[in-house]
Amino acid sequence: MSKPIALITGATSGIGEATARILSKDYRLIICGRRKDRLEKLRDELETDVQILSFDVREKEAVFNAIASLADEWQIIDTLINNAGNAHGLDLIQEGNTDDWDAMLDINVKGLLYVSKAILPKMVDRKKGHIVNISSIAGLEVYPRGNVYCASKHAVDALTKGMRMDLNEHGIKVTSIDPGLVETEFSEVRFKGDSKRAKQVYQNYTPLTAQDVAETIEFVLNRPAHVMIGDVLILPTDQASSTIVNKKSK
Ligand code: NDP
Ligand code: 8X3
Repeated sequence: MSKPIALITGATSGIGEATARILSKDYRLIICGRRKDRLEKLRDELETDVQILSFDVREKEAVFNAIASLADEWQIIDTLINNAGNAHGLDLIQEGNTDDWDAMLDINVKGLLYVSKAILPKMVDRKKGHIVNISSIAGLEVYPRGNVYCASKHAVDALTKGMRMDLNEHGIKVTSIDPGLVETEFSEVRFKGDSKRAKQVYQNYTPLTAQDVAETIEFVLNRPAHVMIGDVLILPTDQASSTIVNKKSK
């Protein structure tokens, strides 16, 4: 029997890339992101069948066209990992940059919706599927200067719960993964390429790695058919909340 198919958004770095590597053992993969060169390199490294879809999740038509461009057999997607997303800026609300606000809401919320909308009908027809939304501790708590990023991840939390309700009668699993601090390109993006500032976020304690989160996703996907993990908060041992991190540990 051929391997099931997982589609991963944001597979060009961080959590998405690590998830693609882990799932490549058991899945055929559709890997997505804007940076096509990285997708091609990853495809060449993975020992499974891989399709590449390069699109910006903000562009509704591009999302639907990309999914529709898949050959029929690749349209039967068993698992959707809604991972693409980032924070843009860490400003006080009164000083916030409206382009940053648009990016976070358009990518983290509307992008997740567009990709889900493109894939869900076939899951509903088959009465089978698993959606894993990568939210954040920022979807459960608000921290100073987190304002719009936290709002976007609170929206992801609400959408996860709403999806679970609406898809209940169709047997589709919906899981939220809520990581704390994970060392990826996340802070590089948040601080617009200021590598020094980005590095400081992960200094003097031990943050999570993308691999830690990917292993959690793998665990969630490997539960028996009758078990749905609803929500997983995964933190570094050094982190107690969004604002409490033991920076004396290293
Ligand atoms: P990275 O910056 O390493 O990865 C982000 C991924 O999202 C990239 O593959 C990027 O691909 C993709 N992406 C960003 N914008 C778009 C877009 N407009 N269209 C398509 N793809 C896009 O960060 P992480 O791996 O850390 O982040 C992954 C998810 O985890 C995000 O949703 C983030 O909010 C969440 N998260 C991260 C935490 C952390 O501390 N790192 C903690 C909690 C949650 P490309 O640029 O090639 O398009
Ligand atoms: C990413 C973690 O604490 O920077 O979602 O918001 S945090």
